Amino acid sequence: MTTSLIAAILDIAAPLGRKPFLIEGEASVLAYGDIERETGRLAARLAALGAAPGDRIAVQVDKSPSAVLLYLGALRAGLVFVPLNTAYTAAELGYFIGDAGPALVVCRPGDAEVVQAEATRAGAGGAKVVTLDANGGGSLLADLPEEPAPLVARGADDLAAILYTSGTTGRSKGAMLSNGNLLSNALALKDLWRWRAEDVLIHILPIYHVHGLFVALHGALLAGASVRFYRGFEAPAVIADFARSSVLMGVPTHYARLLREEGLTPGACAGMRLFVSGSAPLLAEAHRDFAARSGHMILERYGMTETGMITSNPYDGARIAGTVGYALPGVVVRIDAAEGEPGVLGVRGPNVFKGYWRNPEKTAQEFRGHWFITGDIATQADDGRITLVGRAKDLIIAGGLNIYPKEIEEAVDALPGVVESAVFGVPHADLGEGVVAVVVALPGAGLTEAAVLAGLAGGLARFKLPRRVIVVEALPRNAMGKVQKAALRAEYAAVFAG
Ligand code: MCA
Ligand code: AMP
Repeated sequence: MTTSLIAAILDIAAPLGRKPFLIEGEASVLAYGDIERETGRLAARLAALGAAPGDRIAVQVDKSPSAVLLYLGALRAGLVFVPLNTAYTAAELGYFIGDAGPALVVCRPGDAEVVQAEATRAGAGGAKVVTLDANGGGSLLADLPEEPAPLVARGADDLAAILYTSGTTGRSKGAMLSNGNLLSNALALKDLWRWRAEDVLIHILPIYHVHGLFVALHGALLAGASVRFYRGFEAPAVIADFARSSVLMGVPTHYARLLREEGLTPGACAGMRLFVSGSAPLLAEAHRDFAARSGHMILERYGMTETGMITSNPYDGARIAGTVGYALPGVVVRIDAAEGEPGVLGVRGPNVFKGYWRNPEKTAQEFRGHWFITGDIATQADDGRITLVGRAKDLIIAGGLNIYPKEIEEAVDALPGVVESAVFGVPHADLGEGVVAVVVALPGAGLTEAAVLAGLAGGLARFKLPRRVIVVEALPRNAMGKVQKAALRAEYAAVFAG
């Protein structure tokens, strides 16, 4: 039994010859039979650039077939892949590079100078910076050796990736994911969701997070299935592709946008076999509407960066709106509460990460023995079915991306004329939650919404920016002096209505 995901992928790919792995539009842009050679050449290039097994490779590049090959090539070379959201600003990037301490950074050509400067400033000046653009141009692929490098053997406990995720306090932490973590989760989902070689996945997710990089791509690769590869999300084009595809994975925002299209009909969806949603709560109403419009019950599943997928609604049994289903085979969940009561969900199993990179204190805080404490509040039915009912962590999820209020509050509070602020999420028809900042201004400072937004621009990634800033005289506090976010959420619940 292989312990490495890339070894399993290479075994599956080799005999498939010209079968398309990645398809863009009408063209097969990467055949299964080419994966062996192309990842081998990339691995040789990464080694020639000085990256040795166990080294980190930080990657902030646009979604492209070359970026997928880079991921697979890095695994083949035994490197630890550190994907970064393309929306991160230079300042945010500097932190990640400084923390990860990569041997190599791959970025977009236009960012190279800034990235090099940020790496040096963050004390990671030894990192070599190479470039890759969305068309496969840039210095990374300019000098590709002809001779493929052999596969570097990795054990189940060896790291395969570090994905950054924020906490309620402090800076982002790197979740260390091992080969065993990735492989066990991918194999469990392959069986559960009945992946097969005839499948055609519509891939609309970014490839810097667990959902698009691992759940979607690993599923297709382990089945030898084809992938319709989208650089972005266009609802009408995706609906047109349903006729020649079988699986879609998205966040609730994707489903909300599909529902706005007249072309979403049972006829258009007749050839599809599976629609999966996750990364954020899917409203029961959206689940119902989608069933009526498409003839398909969305399969909702639940996971985390630190754990991969934890629970899933069943493939054959009832897919119940508002629930996230049952623990995956091999994964065990528990709820810290009296039976039937809501409590914080703990998880253990081969999917649970190895801890936070260079942060044993934070790792210790988030585990109780072998149990990883998710911070999600859940209830469990007698048959084991899990329903998420809230979060013990102060977190906003907009369009499937996590935004940590504390990080935004610190940035707002540092602006001139600001006394203090409270940042929270309220319902948003497209994004699920929209970010609102309520700000207390210094008397006479003349602070405005526009001034706050202008002050934040450039420092924070744009998806984190508040979509409304409201200047007030004071924040509501309880008897202990704590800001009452629940009261604020209730007061501003309708700011995005209509
Ligand atoms: C884009 N914008 C956003 C978001 N995305 N604002 C808030 N939240 C967002 N998620 C802003 C941009 O900054 C920009 O603003 C404007 O919207 C348009 O940008 P564009 O790139 O055109 O956006 P889009 O194409 O409409 O993107 C929306 C999206 C995208 C398709 C829903 O956000 C997306 O792909 N989300 C999926 C994220 C994901 O993969 N999550 C999985 C995490 P401006 O004009 O001001 O610049 S993994 C995970 O959570 C766990 C493990 C799990 O369970 O899966
Ligand atoms: P991340 O840390 O970015 O991986 O985000 C993980 C968090 O996303 C989880 O802790 C949940 O709060 C949330 N999440 C993921 N899937 C779902 C889902 N199906 N329903 C509700 N929340 C979800």
